[in-house]
Amino acid sequence: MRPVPTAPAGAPAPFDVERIRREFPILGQQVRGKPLVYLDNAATAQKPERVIDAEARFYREINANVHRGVHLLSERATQAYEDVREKVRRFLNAPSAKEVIFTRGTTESLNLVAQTFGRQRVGEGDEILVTEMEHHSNIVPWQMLAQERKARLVVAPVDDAGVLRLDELERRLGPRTRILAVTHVSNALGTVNPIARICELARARGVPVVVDGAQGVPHRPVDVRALGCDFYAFSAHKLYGPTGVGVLWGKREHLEAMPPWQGGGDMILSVTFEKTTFNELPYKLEAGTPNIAGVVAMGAAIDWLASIDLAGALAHEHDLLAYGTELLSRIPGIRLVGTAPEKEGVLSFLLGDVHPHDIGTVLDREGVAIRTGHHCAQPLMIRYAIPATARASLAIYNRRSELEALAAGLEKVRRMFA
Ligand code: C6P
Repeated sequence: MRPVPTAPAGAPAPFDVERIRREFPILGQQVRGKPLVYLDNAATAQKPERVIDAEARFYREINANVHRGVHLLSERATQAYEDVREKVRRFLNAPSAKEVIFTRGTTESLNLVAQTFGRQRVGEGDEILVTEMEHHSNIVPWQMLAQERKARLVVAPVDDAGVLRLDELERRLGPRTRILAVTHVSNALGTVNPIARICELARARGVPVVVDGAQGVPHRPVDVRALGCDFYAFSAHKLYGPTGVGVLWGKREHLEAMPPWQGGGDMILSVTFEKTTFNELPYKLEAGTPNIAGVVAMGAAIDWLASIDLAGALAHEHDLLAYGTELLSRIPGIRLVGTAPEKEGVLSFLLGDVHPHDIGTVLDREGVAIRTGHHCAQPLMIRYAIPATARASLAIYNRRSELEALAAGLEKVRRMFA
C-alpha cells in the first residue's frame, strides 16, 4: 500500500475555520443576547490570543525603552522591537529592514510621505494624482500638500462597477504629475487595483507610486518588489494586530533623501543649540518613544499569520465573499455597491430606501456587527450619488453561517421597512 501523503515537517495544518476561531477569545461572546457575528473587519480585525499575549508579556516581562538604555531590559526591548522590523521586511519581501518605518498606522504613514517626500517633490503648478475610490487618509494629506504648494489634486475615475479606469488614469499621468497615490484594495467597494500595472504606467513617466495597503495586507500576500511601488503603508490593527501601530515601507533611495518628519529623541545623532545632525535610517523617521509593545504585538500577528495555512485561509475568505454576494443578491431590493471582478473582503450595499444606519441598528439587535456610513470615502459616495452604504467586511475567521445570519437580519429589515 502506498503511504498516505503527510504534510512536510513544520508545514501548518490545513485551514480549519473552527480551529482558528478558538484562537480569538472575543468571538465566543454573546451580544444583545445573540452570538456575536463580527462583520466589521475592514474597520478593525479581532486579535488572536497570541497577539494579546505578546503585548501583555512585553509589559509583564520586558518593558523598557528602546535604543537608550545599557541595562538588560532595554537591550531585550530593543531586540524584540528590532526583530519585528526584519519580520515586516520578510512579510513585504522588502530588500532591507532599514526601509521599514514604524508609525501609528496607515494614516500616519501617508502623512509622513506627503509631508517629507511630497514637500520635496511637489511645487507650484504640479499635480498629485489620486483615484476616486481613495480613503480620506489618501486624499486629505495630498490635498493639504497641494494647497501648501499651490499644486493640483487630479482624480482618476472609477466606473459604475467600482473598477478603476486605467485608461483615464494613464491619461492623467502628465508632465506635471509628481506623485501617484492609490489604494491597493478599496475599503468601501472591495475593488482590488492592479498595482503592478499601475506602477508600470507610472514608472514609464518617472512618477513614484504611494500605495495605501490598509486593506491590501489582510487579504493577499504583498510583495513590494513584485508590485514595483515606491511606498507601501499599512496598519497592524486590520491585520489581526494591535491598534496604534503600523508601517511605512519605502524605497531606500527615497527614504535616504527625505528630510526628517518629526523632531525629537532617537532621530538625532547630535544636538547643539546651533545645529542637529540626524540619525540614519530608519531611526531618522521615528522620533520619540515608539509604541514598543504594539510593534512587538504586530510582530506576533505576522508570526501568527506565518504559522497558519494562509493560502487556505485566504481561499476560505474568498469563498465567503462569493457566498455572501450570492446570498445578498437573492434579497429583493438589495443593491451591491462595488461589483468589480477583482474584489476582496467587502460587501457594501443598500436595501431599497432604508437608510444604512437603520440597517446597521436592526442588524446590531441580531448580534450582527457591520459598519454603515461613508466609510471615510465621501468622494466615492458622491460619485455614486448615495449618502452612505451598509458594509459587511470579512476576515479569515468568519463562517458561512454568519453570512446566513446577515441575510436573515436583512430579511427582517426588509419586512420592518416594507
Ligand atoms: N479604514 C474602515 O472602516 P488607519 O485608521 O490609519 O488605521 O487606516 C486608515 C485607512 C486608510 N486606507 C484605507 C483603505 C482604509 O480602509 C483605512 C481605514 C477603516 O474602512 C476605518 S475608516
